[in-house]
Amino acid sequence: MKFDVMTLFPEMIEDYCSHSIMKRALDNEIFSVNTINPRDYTLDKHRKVDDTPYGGGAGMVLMAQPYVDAYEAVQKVESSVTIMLSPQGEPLNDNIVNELAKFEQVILMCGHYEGFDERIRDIIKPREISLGDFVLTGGELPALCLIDAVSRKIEGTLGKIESADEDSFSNGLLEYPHYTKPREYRGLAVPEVLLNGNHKEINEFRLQKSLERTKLKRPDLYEKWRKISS
Ligand code: 4GT
Repeated sequence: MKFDVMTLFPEMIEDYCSHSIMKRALDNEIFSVNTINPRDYTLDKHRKVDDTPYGGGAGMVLMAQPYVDAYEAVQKVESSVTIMLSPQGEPLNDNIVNELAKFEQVILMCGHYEGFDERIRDIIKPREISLGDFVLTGGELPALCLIDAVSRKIEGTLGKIESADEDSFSNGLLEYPHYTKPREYRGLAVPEVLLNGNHKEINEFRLQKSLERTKLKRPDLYEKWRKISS
């Protein structure tokens, strides 16, 4: 798997990817992250990537030429998907993450300022994905969220002990509560059942807790789960 990230701020992508599990997976060549800066494809001496909007209004708009030329310079492989991070996209979820994890190449288009000249969409026709109904100053954080979520579905990114099988959403429910040492902290004890080594009982307890908290915190997910498992 290869992530190609189009961004005016490549360091933002590189910095995040140089820590923790992301860094370990990159060192082990489980996947790769490459950045493409549209500024490198400008044709004027000021390396200008944005301009004022036709029709007036606040902010700057990303110009089509540097962005489209940068996109066309990205080496595509056969199994490739192009995604624009934008509040106008379909909301990201675990199903989309699983779907994206099957591609050999994911090209991510990050915007900045007020957004993209519409002709960038017209020409590239990316799939648009949003992280939710809020606005950010740039698409880099959403791109990193997507890279993080997709990469941990790839065999080898997580260690054995960090398995993705037990995550929230892998079974459509929120996760059960976790505890570690000590057995008692500020008068709060770890539930007895987790200490007795009976794995059948432990699994039953965890499923019960998952159901309880999903019903309470995410009734929408709970209803979906009920319909599927009945
Ligand atoms: C929010 C999201 C996103 C932005 C989101 C183009 C200029 C878009 C800035 C960018 N804001 N991108 N992907 N909710 N802002 O996912």
